[in-house]
Amino acid sequence: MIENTPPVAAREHTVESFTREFLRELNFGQGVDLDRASANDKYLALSRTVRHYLTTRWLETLRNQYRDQAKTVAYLSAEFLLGPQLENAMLAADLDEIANESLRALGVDLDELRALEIEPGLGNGGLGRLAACFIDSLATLNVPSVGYGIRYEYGIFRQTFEDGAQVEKPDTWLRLGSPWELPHPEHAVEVSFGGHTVEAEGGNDGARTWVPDWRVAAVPYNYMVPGYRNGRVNTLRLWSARATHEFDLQIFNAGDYAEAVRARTFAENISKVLYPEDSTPQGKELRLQQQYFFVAASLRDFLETVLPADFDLHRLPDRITWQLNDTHPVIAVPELMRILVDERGWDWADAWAVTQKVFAYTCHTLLPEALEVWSVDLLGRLLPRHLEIIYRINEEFIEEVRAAFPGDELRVRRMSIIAEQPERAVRMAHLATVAGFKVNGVAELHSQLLADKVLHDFAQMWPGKFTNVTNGVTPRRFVRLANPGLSGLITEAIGDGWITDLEQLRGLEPLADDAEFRRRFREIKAANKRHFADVLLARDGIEIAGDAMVDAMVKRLHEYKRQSLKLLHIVSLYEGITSGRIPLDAVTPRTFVFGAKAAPGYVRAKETIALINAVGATINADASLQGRLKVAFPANYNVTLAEDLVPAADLSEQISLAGKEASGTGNMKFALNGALTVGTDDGANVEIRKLVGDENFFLFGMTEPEAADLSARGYDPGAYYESDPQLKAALDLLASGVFTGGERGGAVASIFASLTERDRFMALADFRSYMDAQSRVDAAYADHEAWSRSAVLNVARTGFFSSDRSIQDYLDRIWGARPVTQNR
Ligand code: NBX
Repeated sequence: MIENTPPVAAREHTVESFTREFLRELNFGQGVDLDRASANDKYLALSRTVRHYLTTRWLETLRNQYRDQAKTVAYLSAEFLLGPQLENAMLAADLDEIANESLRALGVDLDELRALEIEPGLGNGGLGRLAACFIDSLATLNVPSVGYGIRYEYGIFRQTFEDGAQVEKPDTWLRLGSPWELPHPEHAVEVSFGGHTVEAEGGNDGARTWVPDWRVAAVPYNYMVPGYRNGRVNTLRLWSARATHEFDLQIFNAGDYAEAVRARTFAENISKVLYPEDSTPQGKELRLQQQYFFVAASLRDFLETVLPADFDLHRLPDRITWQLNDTHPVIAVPELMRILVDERGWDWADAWAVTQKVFAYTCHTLLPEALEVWSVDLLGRLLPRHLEIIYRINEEFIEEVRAAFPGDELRVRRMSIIAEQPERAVRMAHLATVAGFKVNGVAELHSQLLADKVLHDFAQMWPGKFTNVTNGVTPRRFVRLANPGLSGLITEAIGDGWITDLEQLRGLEPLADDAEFRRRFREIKAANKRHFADVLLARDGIEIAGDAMVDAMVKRLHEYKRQSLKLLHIVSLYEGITSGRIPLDAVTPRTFVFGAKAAPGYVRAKETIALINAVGATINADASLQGRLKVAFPANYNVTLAEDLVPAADLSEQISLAGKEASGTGNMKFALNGALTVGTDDGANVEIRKLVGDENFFLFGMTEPEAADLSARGYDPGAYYESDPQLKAALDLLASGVFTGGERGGAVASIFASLTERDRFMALADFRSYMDAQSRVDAAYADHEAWSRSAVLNVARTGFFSSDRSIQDYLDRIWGARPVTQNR
């Protein structure tokens, strides 16, 4: 990095200089005058202006990082669900007030520009959003770190509804240009695929030579990751695939020009689209290409450009931890072995000793079907050398198991990295666990179940390897930015230290008993609801009452999360009212808000969406309800919408079957914004309830041991259906076709059967307890003072769920890296 004075004098923070920069960007960047500028011109100019202020700090951070050579964390993740960038960058750079003032004076409407931003949806859900929160906290905590991932040209699909059914549209997030990325084609690295291996010449133990048969170039796109007002700007490096010159040569030589151009497209397909499946890996070749593509580029980048040329790789464990965000980047393990043994000429044992000290693995699931496996056939074809390396790792590992548990061949088969059934395949979670020096789950219960069940054999062999880091969310985006009203109130009460030290929210506890504080808290919640109502109307044409209880269930659509149980609650209320069992004036006015995307190939999930929309349409159109119940299912729930919904919610639905949701992070966002939770004893709900207290949380349902026990004994949904008249009535009403224009087949029949015949997630077993919990919700909500006291206590007691705390735990329990303070 060249030591020079940064081109933009970014240090003076005045309205005048900001205005100058903005107009300069408009004129010279966009080539327009303010009078003639489109909103998009202004958005781009504003974004670049803000970016300039951060650039100086960014270069400084990079210079310091290179100079200090401090231990670095590389967060390897196939997904970063970033959300909108502009506001967050302005906040971090402390430019929000200056920008506001400057734009106001110019007559530019900041809200209009903000609304133009298209969020980079480079993730499916919780796992990808967690990665985005973590890089925010890494920067804010001054940890030398870099995020590595893929710059998908199309992110998670844009969901639309046609006649209530989900229809996926491509997410063209780059169509208006992305001012937040800086491409560096000159730093492209090559990534190889296919071919075969031959004997190596070096003579070191374990070496072979890989003769690949095709290559692509990986072009880095850098994104700034600003810490909150601490002068640090870290880097997120996302890789984009481009055809190499090899392809050009083919084109030049090929008789079939068109065919040759198609070969280019083949290479560039690698970073074309994010796979929209979560929790159900599809085993598609292109997905493995994506994984190896970004991992190989990232390792090379770190080893060849971040480290000095003369760095002794034996010291690698002092310089880096590669944190594996689930198994998607695990192919990094054989890749590092290949580099050390085949390229650098190390003996196998030396290479393995280093490799075992630089990777740590975070698991995000408990569902067996979500554990990634790659068929040996496919892996061997795409990455023949890596498969050989995996085989040798496995051979030595199996020796170790045999030595530790002599005669226990069943155990050996269970633990092997290679599965034999139903086909020979590599179990990526086993590879990650064998190679990683630490393995962590994402909430206490999850980590315990990992060690007791999913990876039990491994935990017996290496108990010290297993640890927990409970997830967290960034308070900058999900409180400070999303909820300016509440943020102001908190800051007025306890100062603004909470933004980077969220445990300070404890200081609000006494104010839960202060009637005036509660009144103001309620006022803010009410204003947030009105704002959310405005957003829904403008965004989706959905009309909701500004003052009803906002009851929110937002998360990917999956059977284990049990959106259908929520639906049964709604149908049961409707059945009760229409049959006269429940007097209308006894019904708490509620708006049920759903947000959920289904994986395009997940039929049952799509049927559930169609059914929620059908029930919603019927209820919303029924005048006899006098608007007391309303179902709002805005399409395409994303980070942008979350930032408007979360501050408006009264009730947070976290109703997965106990033992299935690894953690959840939406649950944390809602609690921090003063929603109460109705939830099972699952994932991080357990920790939320412990912190806020039983009296401020609506617990229901089986515990994990109870659920496991029932499942083992044999769950009989029919018995619940027959013995609970209210449940029967709700299910029968659903099956009758009243919600689907008389249609009793299709989604109706399918969901009915899935709930009443064989449901792995045992929704009916928790129905009674869920309905009782909802009655307690209604009773509690009727007492506004008591409810807002609970809501304030939820805010005050959930500071633990800051991703800053998660990152501190990773530092203490896993990384052994230290924050490095910048000169400010
Ligand atoms: O990770 C989620 C868990 O389900 C949540 O409980 C947890 O809070 C969150 C963060 O730890 N897992 C998740 O989001 N998985 C995926 O998105 C996923 C994506 C692709 C894939 C498999 C899983 N092939």
